[in-house]
Amino acid sequence: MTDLASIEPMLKVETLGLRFRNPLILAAGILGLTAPILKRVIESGAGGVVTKSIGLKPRKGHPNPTVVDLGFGLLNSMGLPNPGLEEFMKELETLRGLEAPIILSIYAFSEDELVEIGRIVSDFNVVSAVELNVSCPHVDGISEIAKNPVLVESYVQTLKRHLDKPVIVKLSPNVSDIVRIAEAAVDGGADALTAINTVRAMSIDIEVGRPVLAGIFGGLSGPAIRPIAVRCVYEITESLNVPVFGCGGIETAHDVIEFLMAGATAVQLGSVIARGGLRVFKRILKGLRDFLEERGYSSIDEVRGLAHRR
Ligand code: RRO
Repeated sequence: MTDLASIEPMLKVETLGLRFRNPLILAAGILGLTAPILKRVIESGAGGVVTKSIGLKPRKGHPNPTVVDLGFGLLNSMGLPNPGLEEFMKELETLRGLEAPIILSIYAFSEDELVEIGRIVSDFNVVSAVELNVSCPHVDGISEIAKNPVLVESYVQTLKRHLDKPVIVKLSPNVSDIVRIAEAAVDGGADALTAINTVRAMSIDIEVGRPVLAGIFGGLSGPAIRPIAVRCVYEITESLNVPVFGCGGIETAHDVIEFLMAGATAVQLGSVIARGGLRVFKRILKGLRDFLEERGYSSIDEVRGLAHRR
């Protein structure tokens, strides 16, 4: 078994006033709905966790089928199923005192909802930061926000006014200029960004001549989208001085190093856990340590942003 304590001094990440013992964070939407599972993710080695996206009111989500494994990635149209903020906070309460930061992912259909969420979450100190999801690619009322810089700035500003915690804004790749949207988020007061949410996509069952997903469109994740995510992280960090969490198709230590060199502060893992289970954390952590040691780096800070050198 890999000894995490021996690895972690070279892998720690300090950002947003928080200390992550390593740069591997559970991405939103993967396993993040119950406290025992989040606890197991942390015990498995994650440096932090992002919960499933939670709204003010409970929501059923889309009808099945909602997820399909395409082999090179997952296509999902979950449709934001969640128990609502009050219920979910009761669940998270049992995680008080864990050694890794818990980031609450939230969404809102209006700025009034954001005001209320901000007020409720401000006093809830189980949560260290909030990730604002403006980028679910297949839920009407959310997917439009991430494409509109005026809305993004206004949403972030409203949340920041009513929430006394760091705000990370999760961006969509389904835009023509992600830097423009990233700037809007930062202008609104975002403390950090996550790049990227899933890529809007669809798949058709040719035997029946119908879309595979009941919701027709979904979000593609997994290795197929990794180069898109790397490009987005690079473009954003080339233009803006803001911490960016890289997210999209990360499966190996090599992939994590690629995102760090593109300028990511840390990374989020999603589909790889759905496929490979929780053992991926220790496997990747060991790979990161081996990479750093073999090349004579003393910490991940030394590789961050290297690809921007001219
Ligand atoms: O729940 C979903 O269908 C979902 C969300 Br909130 C999201 O942000 N991204 C995604 O691919 N699916």
